[in-house]
Amino acid sequence: MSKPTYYITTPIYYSSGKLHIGHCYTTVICDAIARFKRMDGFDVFYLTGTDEHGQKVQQKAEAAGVTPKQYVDALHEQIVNLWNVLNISYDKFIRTTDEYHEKAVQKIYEKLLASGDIYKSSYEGWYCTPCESFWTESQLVDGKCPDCGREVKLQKEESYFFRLSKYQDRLIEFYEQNPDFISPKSRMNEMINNFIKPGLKDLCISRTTFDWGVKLPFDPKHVAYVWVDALANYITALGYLQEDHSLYDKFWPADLHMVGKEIVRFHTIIWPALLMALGLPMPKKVYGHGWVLFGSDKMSKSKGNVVDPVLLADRYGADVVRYYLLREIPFGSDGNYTNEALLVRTNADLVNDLGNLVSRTTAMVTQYFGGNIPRPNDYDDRDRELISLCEGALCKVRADMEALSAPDALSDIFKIIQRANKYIDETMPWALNKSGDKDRLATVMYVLCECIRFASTLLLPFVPATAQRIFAKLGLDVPTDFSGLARFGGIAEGTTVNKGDNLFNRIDVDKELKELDKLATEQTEEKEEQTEQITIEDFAKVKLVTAKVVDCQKVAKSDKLLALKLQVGDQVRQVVSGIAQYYTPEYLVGKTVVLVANLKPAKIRGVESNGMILCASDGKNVVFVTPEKETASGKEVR
Ligand code: ME8
Repeated sequence: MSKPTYYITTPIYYSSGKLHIGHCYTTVICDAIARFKRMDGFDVFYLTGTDEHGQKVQQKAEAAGVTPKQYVDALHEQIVNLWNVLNISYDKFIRTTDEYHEKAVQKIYEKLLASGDIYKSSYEGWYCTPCESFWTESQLVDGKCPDCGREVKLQKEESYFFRLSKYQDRLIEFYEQNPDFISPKSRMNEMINNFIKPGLKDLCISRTTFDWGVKLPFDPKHVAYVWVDALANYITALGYLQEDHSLYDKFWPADLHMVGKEIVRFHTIIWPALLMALGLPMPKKVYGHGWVLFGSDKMSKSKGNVVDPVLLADRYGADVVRYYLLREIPFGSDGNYTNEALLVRTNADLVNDLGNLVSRTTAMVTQYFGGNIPRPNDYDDRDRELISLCEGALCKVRADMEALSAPDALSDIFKIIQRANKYIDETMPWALNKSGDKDRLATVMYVLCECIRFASTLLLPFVPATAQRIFAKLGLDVPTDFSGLARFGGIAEGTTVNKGDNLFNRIDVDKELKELDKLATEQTEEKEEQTEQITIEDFAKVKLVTAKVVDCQKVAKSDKLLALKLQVGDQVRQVVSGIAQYYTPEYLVGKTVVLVANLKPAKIRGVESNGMILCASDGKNVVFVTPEKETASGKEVR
């Protein structure tokens, strides 16, 4: 009989920067789920990859003086290396620059055009380059991108549109019929209330302002919108619209798209609508997990709070990082990362509970039975308590994983480990040895070894390298499924243990914290040194001049924008600035400001803006820059 299939995906990662420990969260969770399902009898396909197109990549490559392809090749290598370090067992790694993917995306666009789901028009909206997302004015938060809080630009261009609005009712109907499609439940309400109910607008799905993307076959000056290109990976990786589509036939629809909460919108609105337009089945579930926070911020490269997972894995082992992410971050909500919590958690669970149980047990089997696991005699009530804990564990852990809760699964597995440690204290094998009660001592040793076998079989999906080492210590083959958990008593008499090194060494938390701080500072300093430098000629391209505010008005229907009339020498020009929340128009009139005079004119909210005034911001407040002494307007600032 063929096995049931299970198709699980991570998002494909932006190859525009180094990945941090927050990114590892999605991949590590999916890895634990994929490994669990494989052992639980499923034919699993675990997909991950890199999202390599888009304006951001093109800009970064230009700044680095390399081609976009060279740029993404280097980052792709780093990402693959990170997944190797963390022991990620993906079945396929897709790159959106892979030729088969690009061709399939082109075919998808052709199909959508043929079905009338795409039309040509022009687009004006606020674009956030880092997030590759268009926003309407009302979606902006304080005039900035609602996802990442960064500056957005008003852009207008000829574009192709996808008739997303057409799918509004079908989407709602689909959610109603599939209440578990979006998990956790709170995210479903968020999607319906924040995005669907206000009304879906057609989606701009092509760009002409840059060319690092999949060219539209019917209009090659357009490239595909990166999100359509990226979302399509989930089917192109399986061979959709390709000669060999056997994987697609076997694995689609996906059982689980695991994504961070900020991209649930793309996966639960745009992606299902695209699939509806293509006439394809819907994925079964999209799970929007929370963020790994650092302080109260989402870890982000630009915020300088990045924790380097490679450094942590090199220092403590991949399983320490995996265990922490799987155990400590409450699934579905945000969780805080601190070095201290990582180290304390490692000492408590991996060193004390797991490490001690394995080293005490293997040491005692070595000391009392020459390293050969003895045959048990009659079990007493205490033994039976442990036996039933072990025999009931798979069922509990399976239910936890069904709910996708790795923290609960690990907590249930550790119940065996903790109970077994207590069992050592209660049965006092050293006293049994002293009193010569070898029969009872043999039973106690056997029960302990079996508990370790049960726990480490269940730990294989979560901390695979550690669990494998435990099997080596017990002298057992590493199981590939859970069949050995059906019955307590699977270890054959005489199996030879090998105590070897400790699984984990106790961490001196204070000392390590200082060490990690030092390493982080060194990394930051290195990064600062690497900050991109510009030449004096680059700087000379920016024309900065003093200007006097002669008039200032609020921009109609905007609580953020002011329109300032600036005297620059003998000219007056208008500049729109997003400082209405920080200054009143009256206060500004008469002040001298510094103007970027050669900025390309733009229309902001329909108001002509010729330049930009310089302001300083600490993230909360904004203050404009002004000369230290009274200076005439139109003077060059150097
Ligand atoms: O979003 N905590 O890629 P990405 C938890 N290319 N998860 C985090 C995190 C944090 N601090 N920071 C990032 C993209 N992630 C798109 C996806 S899919 C068709 C296209 C998670 O590299 C994030 O939530 O920005 C996402 O699930 C994954 O890392 C990749 O993010």
